[in-house]
Amino acid sequence: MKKVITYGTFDLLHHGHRRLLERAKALGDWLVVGVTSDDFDRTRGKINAAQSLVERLDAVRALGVADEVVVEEYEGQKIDDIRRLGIDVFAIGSDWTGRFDYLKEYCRVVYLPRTEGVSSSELRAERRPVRMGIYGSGTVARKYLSESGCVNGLKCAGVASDDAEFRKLLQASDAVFVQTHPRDHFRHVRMALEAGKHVLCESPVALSGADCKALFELAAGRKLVLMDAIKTAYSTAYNRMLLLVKSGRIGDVVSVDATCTSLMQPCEDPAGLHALWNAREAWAPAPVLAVLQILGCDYADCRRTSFFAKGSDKFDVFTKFDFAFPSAVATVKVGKGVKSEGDLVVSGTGGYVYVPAPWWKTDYFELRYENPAENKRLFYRLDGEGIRNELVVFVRAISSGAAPNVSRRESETISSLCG
Ligand code: C2G
Repeated sequence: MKKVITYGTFDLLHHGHRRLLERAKALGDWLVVGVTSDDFDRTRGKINAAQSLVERLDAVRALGVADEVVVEEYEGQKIDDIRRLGIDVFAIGSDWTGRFDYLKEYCRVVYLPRTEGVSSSELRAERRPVRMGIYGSGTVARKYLSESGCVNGLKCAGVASDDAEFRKLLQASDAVFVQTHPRDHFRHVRMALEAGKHVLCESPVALSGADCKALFELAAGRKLVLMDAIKTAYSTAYNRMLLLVKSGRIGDVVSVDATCTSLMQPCEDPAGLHALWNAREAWAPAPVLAVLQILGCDYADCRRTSFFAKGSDKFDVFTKFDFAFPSAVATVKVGKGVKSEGDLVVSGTGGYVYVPAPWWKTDYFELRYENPAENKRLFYRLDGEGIRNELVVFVRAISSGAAPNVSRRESETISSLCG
């Protein structure tokens, strides 16, 4: 049996792809199609697929031409696949002529003429981009502004810095990113939803679980997307760490300990403090999310100890959360005006995960064991601190109902703990 292999992103599958696959199949008896994963595409600088890997895999399978479908995840995988699957012919479109001659050492290489007049890029360009307004003017808002330029299907509609500008901006937007002070989130998110706009809101979405719940209900009732913005939830390293922990690589989890802190400008003026995000608002969402995503939302108890700025009973400079779960514990320490080691440790019955500071925007972590020879250091790619991927998911949630990485229950729990 003669086996043929081909690779591609196959975004918004079109007849150019179909023709390529049919001609590739005709070169032998068995066709293997490699579909590039989102991560691998990102390493090739192609971060802009409109569809997720699962959607692209489904589309290739549904076409019925491929006999076998594999995911292409790493550099050099083509050689591995060709050897492992006993491939006789490697076929690819003529836009790649010469680029895969190095595979001739392993099998026959065929470049098939590309179909003129159709491409994924053109199809993506035909889709009207989501126009996203930004309400906020801090560093975070600026990062979202620059990252929005890297996401296909997203266009920045403008930036507002007060309510009057926000009202105007809402009219010119399909969606908004809200990055105002947390005490104003509830009001601003509600304004946007009532105006029929999708919302991405910097976490915490509200300062009580009940307010957060009300906003999600409003969004659901109007069939709008409301997404909690926690960039860590969209970083590859963090997600791989979750998968490894869930697959039992460190045994049963008994403790999660996460710390996030930063110093602030010396500021004694209560009016000045009023404008700042306190420790819980500025830092707690990411570490609390890690606890909830590893141990679940059903904790038996959560005790909170806070120390406040002089003359304030609202501005915590340091808060420690002590969670008790049925068979595990967790601590979250956050500081604004206090500095500590910002790492994450997940302890298990077989070993532990160590994510060095700053763990909330990391591209690297370690699996550590009693026998150091078994330790593993794992490295991943991090684009735009996770913000870029978060915006990609926001656009997909709007266009095809994709689920965000932070669930509604997790958002409500975070809001109830951060207020
Ligand atoms: N193609 C084609 N005609 C078009 C468009 C695409 O024949 N009008 C071919 C491409 O040449 C490629 C395949 O369809 O062989 C998949 O195209 P893409 O999804 O754009 O994937 P690409 O980025 O070319 O990925 O490492 C090589 C890659 O995996 C190929």
